[in-house]
Amino acid sequence: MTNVDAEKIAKCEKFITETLPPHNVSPLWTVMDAVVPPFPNPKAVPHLWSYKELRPILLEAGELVAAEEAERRVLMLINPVLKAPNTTDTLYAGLQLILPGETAPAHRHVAFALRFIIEGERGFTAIDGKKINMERGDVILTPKWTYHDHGHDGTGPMIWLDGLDLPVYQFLPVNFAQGYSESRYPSEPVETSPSKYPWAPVQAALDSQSGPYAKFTYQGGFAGGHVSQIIGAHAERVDAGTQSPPRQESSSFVFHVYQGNGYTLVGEGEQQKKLVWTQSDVFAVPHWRKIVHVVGEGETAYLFSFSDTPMLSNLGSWRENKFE
Ligand code: GTQ
Repeated sequence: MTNVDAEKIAKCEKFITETLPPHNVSPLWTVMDAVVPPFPNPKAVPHLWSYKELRPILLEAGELVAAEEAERRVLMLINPVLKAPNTTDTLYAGLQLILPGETAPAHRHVAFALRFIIEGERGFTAIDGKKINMERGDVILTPKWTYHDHGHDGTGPMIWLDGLDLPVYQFLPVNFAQGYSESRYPSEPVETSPSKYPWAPVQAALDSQSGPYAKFTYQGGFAGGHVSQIIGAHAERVDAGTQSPPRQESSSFVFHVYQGNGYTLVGEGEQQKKLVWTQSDVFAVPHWRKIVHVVGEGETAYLFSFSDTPMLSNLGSWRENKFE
């Protein structure tokens, strides 16, 4: 190094550490790769939550805190490298428990919610005055700003997976909630609702497609036919002893195993993770990770998932990597 170089480096150093800070400016050129990265770079890591492991813990929560007291008795599924409410960089998932006779009091919020019912019977969600019965496999939407309370007219625990766009509101600070004056919003039972998607027609739609792999997107009234502007819902069939075609999209996902055994390979090379799953497990897939589901011999696998695909599409930021 010549004296001229050394002098210039020292000048640069001084410029960055002394000249710039008082003006509240910072050089882009030292952080270019971080600010405009060569690849999508989610912070979340792939992770799986075992239902078998969590179920007794959720029931223990049921003994310790009442739904009324908790407002929502939920174990949040937090990504190991992130903080609540992040399951991925943009999606939140939680396991919610309602016991017979309980009420999770009515409130409404800007955030959108969907639920995938895992177990129990005669639990209900009341949405804007419509009391919707819940059973295994149902997807139930709580559109933005609709009053909703949850209750249980049956016996035994009622457990479901909540999917919300809460992490988005860490960034957009515009989510807020309002309680209703009573714990229950007045409601009447309904047999069907545009907010409820029973499992049977979804499975029938998957089974009517030919080949060992099929994909279904829950249809709603938003752009791209999705169930909301931010969160989309999907289901997949992967036949026993086969694997899904590889895919890689901008989106992040939370998967829930409706049925079957297998594993999912998430990402490639050194950062690839193998998530081994069985019925009712939940797993998180960060943005822009290659996904391949590998299913064991024996049983057809059905996977439910929700993603941030609609949000990314609405923002013009959704991409996919095509595999031949
Ligand atoms: O059921 O309204 O898991 O407001 C988190 C926030 C569920 C709900 C969650 C909520 C709800």
